[in-house]
Amino acid sequence: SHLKELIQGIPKTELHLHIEGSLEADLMFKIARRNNIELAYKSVEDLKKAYKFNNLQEFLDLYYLGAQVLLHEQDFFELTYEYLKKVHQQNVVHVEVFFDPQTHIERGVPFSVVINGIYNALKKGEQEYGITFKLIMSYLRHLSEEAAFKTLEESLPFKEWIDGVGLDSSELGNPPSKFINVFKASAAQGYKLVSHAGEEGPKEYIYEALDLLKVIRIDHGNRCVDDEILVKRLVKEQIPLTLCPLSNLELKVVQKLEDHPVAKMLDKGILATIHSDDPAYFGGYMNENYYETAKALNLSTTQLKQLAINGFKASWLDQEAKEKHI
Ligand code: ES4
Ligand code: ZN
Repeated sequence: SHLKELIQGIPKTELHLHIEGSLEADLMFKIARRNNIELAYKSVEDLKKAYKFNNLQEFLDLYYLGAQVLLHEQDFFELTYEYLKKVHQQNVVHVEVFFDPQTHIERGVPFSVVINGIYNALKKGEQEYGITFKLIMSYLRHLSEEAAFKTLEESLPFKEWIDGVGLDSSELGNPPSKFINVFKASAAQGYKLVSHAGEEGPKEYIYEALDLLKVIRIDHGNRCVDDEILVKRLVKEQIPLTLCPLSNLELKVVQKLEDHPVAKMLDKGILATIHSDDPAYFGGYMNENYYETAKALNLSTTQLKQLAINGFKASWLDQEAKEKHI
C-alpha cells in the first residue's frame, strides 16, 4: 500500500527497544534446544497463544521466563544480530538498545557474557548494515537500589561500551525516587540517564524522573497528558518521549490505538517519537508501529515524517549525524 511504502521509505531510529523483548518464539525454542532447557510450552504456536496480557506485570512474567534460555555469548549475539537483520529491512538506521543485566546476572550468567554477545553483534551490524548504535543498561525497578548499585559496579569494566542507564520493569509501587542515589552515581561515571515513567504509573513518576533522577529522556510518558503544566515543560525543555503504541495496546495502557495520545502530543509540540519496546511479544517492529498508529489516528505524511525526525533529534547521535536526517 501507499502508506506502507511511505513508512518503509523513511529512515528511522529505534530508541526504545529491550533486546530481550526482541527474542522471537522460534529463536527462543532454537536456543532452548541448544542449551538443553525445557520450556513450559510444547511448541512455538503454544507459546504464542500465551502472548495475551492484561497489564505490564503479566507481560513481564513471560518476558523474564523467555530470557532464561539465554546462557552463552553466542545466545546474546544471535538475539541481537537477528534483531538488527530484521530492522535493517525496515530502514532503521540507528538503534539505542536497552539490556537488562540483572535478569541474567541473577541466574548466574556473567555480565561479561551478556555484554560481549550484545556488543559484538551491534558492531557487526554496524559493519554489515551501517546501523549505528548506542547501548543502555537498564536497572530493574522491582529490585532494590542496592542491587542496582552492584550492577553499576559490574558495568564499570565495560563503561566505554555503555552510553546510558535506564529504569524498567514493574512501574507501580516502584517510583523513580527509589533510585536517586544510583542514578546520581551513574551520572558521575559519565552515563546518560533515561527512565520509563508514566506508562502504567502516574504523572508524578514523570516529575520524579525529571526532578529527582535528572533524566534527559522519558520512556513512554503517556500520562503527561493529565497535566497541562507538565506538558508545557516537556515542550519548553524539548524532553523526548519514546512512545510505543503497540506495546501500549497489548498491555492495556490504551484500550484501542484510536485512543493513543501521540497525535495530540505532536499537536502540542512535544518531542514525541514512536518505537517498538518488545517487538517479539507485541506483534510489531518499527514499521508496524508506525503503520498501525498512522491508520488508527489518520496521521498525515507530515506527521509521520515529523515522528521520524523527532527520533533523530531525540537520539544520542552527534549533531553532524543528526543533521543528515532533520
Ligand atoms: C518493558 Cl513494556 C515495558 N515496560 C517496563 N519495563 C519493561 N521491560 C521490558 N519491557
Ligand atoms: Zn520499555
